[in-house]
Amino acid sequence: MAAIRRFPHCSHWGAYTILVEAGRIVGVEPFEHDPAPSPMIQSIREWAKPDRRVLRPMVRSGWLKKRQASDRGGRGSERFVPVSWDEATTLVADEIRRVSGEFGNASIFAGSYGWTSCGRFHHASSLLKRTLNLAGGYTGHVDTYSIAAGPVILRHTLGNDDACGGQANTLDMIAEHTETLVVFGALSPRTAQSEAGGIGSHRLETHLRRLAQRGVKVVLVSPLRDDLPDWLAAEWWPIRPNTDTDTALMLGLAGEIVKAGRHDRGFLVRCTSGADRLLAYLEGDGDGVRKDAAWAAGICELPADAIAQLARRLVETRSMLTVSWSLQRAQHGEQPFWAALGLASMIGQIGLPGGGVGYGYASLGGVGAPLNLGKSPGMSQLAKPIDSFIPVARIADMLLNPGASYSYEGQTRIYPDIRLVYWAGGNPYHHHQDLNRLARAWTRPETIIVQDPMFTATAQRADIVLPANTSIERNDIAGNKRSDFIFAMHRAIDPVGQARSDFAIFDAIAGKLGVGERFNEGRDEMGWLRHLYAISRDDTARRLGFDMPDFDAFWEQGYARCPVKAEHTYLAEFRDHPEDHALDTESGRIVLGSETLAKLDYADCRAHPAWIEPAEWLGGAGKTGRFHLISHQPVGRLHSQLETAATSRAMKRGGREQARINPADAEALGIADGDCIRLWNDRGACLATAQVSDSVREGVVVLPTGAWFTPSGNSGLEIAGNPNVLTLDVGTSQFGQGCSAQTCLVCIENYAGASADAFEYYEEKLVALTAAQGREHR
Ligand SMILES: Nc1nc2c(c(=O)[nH]1)N[C@H]1C(S)=C(S)[C@@H](COP(=O)(O)OP(=O)(O)OC[C@H]3O[C@@H](n4cnc5c(=O)[nH]c(N)nc54)[C@H](O)[C@@H]3O)O[C@H]1N2
Ligand SMILES: Nc1nc2c(c(=O)[nH]1)N[C@H]1C(S)=C(S)[C@@H](COP(=O)(O)OP(=O)(O)OC[C@H]3O[C@@H](n4cnc5c(=O)[nH]c(N)nc54)[C@H](O)[C@@H]3O)O[C@H]1N2
Ligand SMILES: [Mo]
Repeated sequence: MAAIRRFPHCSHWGAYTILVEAGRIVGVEPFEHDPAPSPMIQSIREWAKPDRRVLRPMVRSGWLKKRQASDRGGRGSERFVPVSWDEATTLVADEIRRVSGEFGNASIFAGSYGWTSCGRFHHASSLLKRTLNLAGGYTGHVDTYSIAAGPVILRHTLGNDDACGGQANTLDMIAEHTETLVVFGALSPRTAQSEAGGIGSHRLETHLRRLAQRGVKVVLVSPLRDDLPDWLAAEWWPIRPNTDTDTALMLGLAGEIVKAGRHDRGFLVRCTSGADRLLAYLEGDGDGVRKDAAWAAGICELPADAIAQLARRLVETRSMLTVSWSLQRAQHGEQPFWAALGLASMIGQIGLPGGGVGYGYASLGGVGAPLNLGKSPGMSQLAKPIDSFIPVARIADMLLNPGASYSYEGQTRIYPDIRLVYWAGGNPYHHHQDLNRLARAWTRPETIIVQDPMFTATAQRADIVLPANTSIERNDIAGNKRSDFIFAMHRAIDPVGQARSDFAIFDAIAGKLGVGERFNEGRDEMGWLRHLYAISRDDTARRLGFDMPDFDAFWEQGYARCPVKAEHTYLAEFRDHPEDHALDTESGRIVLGSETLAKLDYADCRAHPAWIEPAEWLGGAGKTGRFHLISHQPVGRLHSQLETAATSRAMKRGGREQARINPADAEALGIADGDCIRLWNDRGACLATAQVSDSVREGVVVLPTGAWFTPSGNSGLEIAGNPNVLTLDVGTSQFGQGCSAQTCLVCIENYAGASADAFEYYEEKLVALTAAQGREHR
């Protein structure tokens, strides 16, 4: 019997040891210092299976014949032809050269948004950008699908986006000092499983247990009851969903405090600017409507008494507001982030232990964790020769409207004319809204290159597909600014098929572009890992006098601890001495009324936080029979990753995703638990399995993201349960231009038609497209 070998490794959902016997994964053990490991670590075995992997480089047959003149309508339906690595990398390099020479580098889109694997060396999009920066540059993206509207508004009102990037009050302070906690959105172990770049110890539940033990009053404002663990015994306020309704509740609470004369005038004068604009709005100047509990109650469908009571409690106790990232992933997503800052300023506890406001707690597992003072490892993308970008979620707008103008953060900009798209480590047919619109936009570029271990829906719709290996097939290093560990990621199994590491792929392409030496700097994989680790280690030693083990000891042990600062109170120094610790805003203080926005005079992002009616919500006219769709993060996987693995399949029923609806709605629609249902609107339709549950508010349907996009038959009905065939693809506002995924109404009905099993359908399609990847050779 072969001996079992142990390989320390890490993924976005945690660190673990992989047990391998005779080249086969026989076990996965959680990291010893993790108090609440994610079950998802068991699902990594799925990577070793060839079923949905890209097994060799492939080129779409029409593109191979006609290159940029091919019929782009063939994407996703035309057969792929296997080619050698040498041929594939030559085709890619030639195409980069052609587009750069004929149209300029801004015509190459390499924003390539996506989570890829947690390794910071083989980080696919960083390596893509590094390669292209050596070859004249590319059009990239700013902000993320996670957070866009939020950071944009906070940059102008708090001077930077620290408060939504994990540097507001640490959770340990909230657990010890807060007396009233109002949670807008969620504080859920579901999302806290993940952290970009890996996580060593999942500590959310430890902090929540402490809150429960202290008997802290917790109010959960969310359409979904299990956005907080039930043992916390929170008061559930099932708000009528839509970001703007949360904004209304925040403004109503603030207005109620002002009406009672309980707002902290001293704080407003010393620490904020433009408060008079917000105060006037709350008092009804201009529109004649006083923003108070009764007003908010009408919009949110919550009891006015409870709102008024909570307003009193917020000023009488140490109170903290948390706002999930999900709230700004909706039209007018800037508003709840700004309104929460306005409410916290009226309360006047910003800068006090356990008081104030913070964003994104539990949205990722590291938000609210002790701050990592060290330098996390990362691959340099090198200097950018050109400065061309779009706000990340405007991808379809860009492809459909080259040369059109749009605004972003107060600037007027022009969409570039994209000829070549290169995606490495992301899945737009997972992450983008209104996928049928994306499919139309997808026919515009002449060439699309996708580099991914998996034959995703995006890879299926590419011209050139390059098989990257998964992190367990190569060596890497993990770490990030919200983690207290750096992890060694050992290669545990041989590459599947002909897959190569992201570094090896880009190294070959860079070589063919004549920039190989500048790309690899003469280092191989282990040489780079030593180098990247040394940068972090030297920095903490020099700057902080903190000792990390040398590389060999780190590699052997599998992890190194980073220096961290616990018990952090956000803006404590600013609160005490606002003049000496001025913020980087127009006034040096917290901006509650903005001169910048007053000049811009936008209707969708005004000079103060405001209630603005969204395009789609349950309170709109003519919306009877519609349901508000919440497409939240899936519990058993990361986005579309490991979609076929055990923890992901466990959440499906009848071979598709489950859509949660309230029993009263189910009864009215004649839907029973477990029925196949169809969700649709003007933008598209998908199937799902009904899960009838009173954990969701009436009028709301919750369908997690991440099912692999599986349009079927002639109608294109999506059969796996991908909510992005339904969602709205508009910017949050002219200012932030974030994604608006959560602003979405749908119709629901029992589905009587026959439908194929989504998994089988996908796999049959894949075999048809790839002729099982190589039995057939050109
Ligand atoms: N409706 C709706 N849509 C949403 C959201 C929502 O709330 N609602 N949330 C949005 C958010 S917050 C996000 S972050 C996005 C996520 O969107 P993505 O980040 O695009 O989603 P992933 O499924 O993580 O895609 C990562 C891809 O990288 C590939 N990959 C993994 N490891 C490697 C590797 O080592 N090398 C290479 N080359 N590739 C690799 C995976 O196979 C996968 O195809 O989705 C967004 N979309
Ligand atoms: N298991 C797992 N964890 C993940 C991810 C994953 O794919 N899988 N993805 C990670 C990523 S990339 C990100 S960015 C984060 C995202 O983190 P979040 O944005 O915090 O997560 P979501 O699940 O999208 O939304 C959280 C909750 O917000 C509530 N909500 C939605 N709309 C509204 C609204 O209008 N008002 C109110 N009050 N509440 C609302 C919903 O009930 C939802 O359950 O999650 C991360 N964590
Ligand atoms: Mo995200």
